[in-house]
Amino acid sequence: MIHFISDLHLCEERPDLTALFNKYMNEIAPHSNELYVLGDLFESWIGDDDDSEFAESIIAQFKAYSDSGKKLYFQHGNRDFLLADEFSKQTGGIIIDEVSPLAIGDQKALLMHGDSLCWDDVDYLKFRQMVRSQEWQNQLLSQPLAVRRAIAADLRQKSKEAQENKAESICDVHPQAIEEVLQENKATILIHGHTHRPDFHDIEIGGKHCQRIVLSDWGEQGNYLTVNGTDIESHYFE
Ligand SMILES: [Mn+2]
Repeated sequence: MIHFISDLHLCEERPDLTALFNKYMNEIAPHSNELYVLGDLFESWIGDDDDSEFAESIIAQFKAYSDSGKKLYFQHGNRDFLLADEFSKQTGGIIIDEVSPLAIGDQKALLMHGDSLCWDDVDYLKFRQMVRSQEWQNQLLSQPLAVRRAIAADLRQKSKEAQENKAESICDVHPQAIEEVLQENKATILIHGHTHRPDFHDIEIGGKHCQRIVLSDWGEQGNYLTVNGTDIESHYFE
């Protein structure tokens, strides 16, 4: 069985989310053979050299998962795009591309975080382009951890303020973005997170029935998606 989770937004300030994560890793994830984390695992990630106890405890649980012989994959979110080689090495997980294919039965599915599909959010897309550049990342990573922590807190605050002033529709995926990515990749299923609007959408693209499946963010409940053969199901737990 394959599991998918996204948008946990784990951080030290939310022990309730960490408790849900611990429960998931200890009691639920062991029933899977493969786990895909589709972005925004962390509320922020300031670099793989983060030596906080918090970061280390999360890493240790992923390592226990991969050490048990299971496959583990991570995709970058808009919050934790700095996850890199060292994190991958420590957890035993593989960081996969922004658009990653996966066979489900005889269908081709695409796995994405989802932020790049929000075409109407022009300001965010500009910001995204900046922070995904190697130059910007190198510059940030050259700062001491304490400075990076402050920068991350500042970016979080700005993002929160920007979000409050944005229309609902701007923060959702653009129908044309969905159509393009599925057609370009000859896929019929898209699994993503990011929007915090969990749902199963049936859509028709070029006369073909397609599905867009959106994972839930974590809050009072945790959420994971399971793929068992061709059955795709969403589950909540608390
Ligand atoms: Mn996101």
